[in-house]
Amino acid sequence: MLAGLPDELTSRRRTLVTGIVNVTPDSFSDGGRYATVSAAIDHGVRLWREGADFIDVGGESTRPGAVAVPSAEEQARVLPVIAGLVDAGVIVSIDTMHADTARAAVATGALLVNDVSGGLADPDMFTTLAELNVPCVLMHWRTKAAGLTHEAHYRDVVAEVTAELAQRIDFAIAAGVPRTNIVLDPGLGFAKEAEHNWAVLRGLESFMQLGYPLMVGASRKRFLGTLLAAPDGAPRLSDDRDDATTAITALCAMQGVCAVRVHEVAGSRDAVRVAAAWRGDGRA
Ligand code: PMM
Repeated sequence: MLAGLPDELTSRRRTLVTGIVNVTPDSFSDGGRYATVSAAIDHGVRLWREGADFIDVGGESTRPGAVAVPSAEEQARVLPVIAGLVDAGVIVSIDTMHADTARAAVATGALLVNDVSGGLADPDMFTTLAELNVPCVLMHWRTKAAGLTHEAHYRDVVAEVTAELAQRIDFAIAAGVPRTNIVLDPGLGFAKEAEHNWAVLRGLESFMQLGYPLMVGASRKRFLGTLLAAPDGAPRLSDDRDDATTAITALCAMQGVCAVRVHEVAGSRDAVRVAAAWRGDGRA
């Protein structure tokens, strides 16, 4: 599983914890907080020391209404951060929809590519991933950031997301991406309303039956704010959604999810160990 990663990572018989570093002025939960190179590196190193298995660095917000970032600007944001983290001994993945950013990030030392568009946003992504031969996360995605929920129409969200992921796999493999490099992600919150997100979480088994490791990114997402709304209906603020995120991590880990992507690492770090002990051996 996850060929191409250091043995120390692949040999862990538990769910991996991915710490998020968004080098963006406008991400929904941490936008602007780590917008300078040194703040982003410090934050990534802190998450790493807290027990993240790798750090996912992104330079383009996917929040509804976010402005698309040209790949040159994206690279100016992320490459110095990746370089600093790699220098500090951190395992890094790059969160990008741009093939040229994926290539530059891997040249700078990133070991994984996380494409929230599952290769849909950039026609060169799959051939680039084939050439780079690194593990890649293909997330379920239907549309550009401005309309994240615009295409949230499903008759059976689990069946449709499973079928659409299967199609992305076929295109990736046809372009030469090795099967052993592929990780899937059902894309919580991307073209999905709260009810779809819960259905997706109830249906994780269906995505896993496609035969690839699964990543889940629930961290601080809006559907948690809605779930935990105050009596007056005000959604719980994103910084106060970490305990709920940890709960989701524990439940994902119990189901054998390969990796969770989180803003706050410590809770999820403990949760995956609890789940591994509970299961007896961690992930099968
Ligand atoms: N969510 C966001 C960004 N990147 N990548 C993957 N693989 N899965 C996700 O669910 C995902 C992602 C949006 O959240 P953020 O703005 O907090 O990073």
